[in-house]
Amino acid sequence: MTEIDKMTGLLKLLKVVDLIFEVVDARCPNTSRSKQVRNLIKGKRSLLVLNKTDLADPRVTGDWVSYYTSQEEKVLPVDALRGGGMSRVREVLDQEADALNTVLRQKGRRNRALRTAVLGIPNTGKSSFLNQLIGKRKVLRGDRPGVTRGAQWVHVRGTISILDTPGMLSPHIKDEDALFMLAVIRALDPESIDPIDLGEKMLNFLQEHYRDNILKYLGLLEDTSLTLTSLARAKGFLIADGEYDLQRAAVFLLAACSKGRLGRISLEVPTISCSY
Ligand SMILES: Nc1nc2c(ncn2[C@@H]2O[C@H](COP(=O)(O)OP(=O)(O)OP(=O)(O)O)[C@@H](O)[C@H]2O)c(=O)[nH]1
Ligand SMILES: [Mg+2]
Repeated sequence: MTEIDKMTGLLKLLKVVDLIFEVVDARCPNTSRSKQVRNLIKGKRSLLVLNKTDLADPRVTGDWVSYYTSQEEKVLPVDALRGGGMSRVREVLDQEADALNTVLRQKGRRNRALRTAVLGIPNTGKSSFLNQLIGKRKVLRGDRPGVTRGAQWVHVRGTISILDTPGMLSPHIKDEDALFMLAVIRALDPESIDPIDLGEKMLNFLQEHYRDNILKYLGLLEDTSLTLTSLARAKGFLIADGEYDLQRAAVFLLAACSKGRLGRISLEVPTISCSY
């Protein structure tokens, strides 16, 4: 199936959907918000889900919530791994289902399930969010982009149906900062990324914004200059001829970030140049 066929199929499915959950990564909500998704959901009721709040800086997440609220968007911060924020999501869903059925009854029609869909770029936690909503592992999840391959309906207790969809990301993104963030949150295919280059960028970012976190994690002194070499030295990562293993240092750093071992880190803050 071509990308166009997939898009046409999804558009057809979305025609019958009442409400969209647009799932973004709370560490970079603006960059992880896709133009493709925005175009698909134009004119539909939608809620913006800031997922992975457990990995993001809580102060910055608070700023994002205020920012989106000021833009009159309905925003729901959640942690789909542990279920944080999900009771608020269920409350909103119940209200939406009630509102739908009130309208249907007024039109003399029978009650029906609220049809929702979960959309977003790869690896933002769409399937995990859906699993939390239904309280079961009904759909596959995994920490790499492209786990969900086709759209699928999941029915929940007759009151709501949810459509899980594969991550969508424009292949035309050129902005260096955006590519950096998308790589850190693993929305991009890891095969397409040079880990040393990404590791160096991550260290520079941490040096500038979260220096204490990384020093503490590595047990380094305040005046240490942070490079992949100093990280490899601190961890004893060597290759055969006595050189430091920078690739291993980079992979180690990126894995530590994605597991939240460096503490809660946000990659972007709201500014007036946010593009939505
Ligand atoms: N720490 C943390 N990890 C999460 C959270 N939600 C999902 N994850 C993890 O993120 C990874 C991706 O989750 P999925 O639910 O497969 O993401 P997806 O958006 O469905 O991914 P695709 O189908 O590939 O587009 C998995 O390793 C999840 O365990 C969260 O709130 N916090
Ligand atoms: Mg998925």
